[in-house]
Amino acid sequence: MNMLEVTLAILKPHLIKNPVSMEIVQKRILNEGFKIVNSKIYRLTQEDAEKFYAEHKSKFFYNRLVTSMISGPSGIYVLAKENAIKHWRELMGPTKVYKAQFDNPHSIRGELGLSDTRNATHGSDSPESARREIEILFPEFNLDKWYKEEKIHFEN
Ligand code: DGI
Repeated sequence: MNMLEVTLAILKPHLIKNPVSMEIVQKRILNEGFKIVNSKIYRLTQEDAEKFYAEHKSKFFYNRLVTSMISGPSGIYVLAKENAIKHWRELMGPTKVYKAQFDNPHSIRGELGLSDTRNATHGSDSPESARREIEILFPEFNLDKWYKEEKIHFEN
């Protein structure tokens, strides 16, 4: 049975500052068969960013990460397809940019990442994270309702 899954993807501020990079990634999203369920250009508030990255609060890079995420608008997407979480993370490549550049140079991070913090994109790492992240950044979006309706279409 096909399992429709959603993930929360972010094109980080440094990436969308460059319209060419933005277009490259958007094309990739569509070419890879993702359905864009919801999207917006939005500048995260300090509160959004702190909530979003709460698990990293004790890390040395936390302040840098929050500062960079609120430095300008991001492209924020709810993407759906089978195995969306794994597929999007594969397309992004490894977290660390030097690793992305050496191990997977054609990944999004390999091509467009500037540093470990400004590593081009975000993608949820589990269905639970996707749900939590969607609630933070698309509070008006009813994921359960969407799933219920879409799954009927998807499985038929
Ligand atoms: O799920 P990922 O984004 O691949 O990785 P993660 O959840 O471990 O980390 C979240 C973000 O935190 C990551 O996209 C960039 C930042 N980060 C992670 N590890 C480092 C880091 N930033 C710096 N400067 N150095 C790190 O080692």
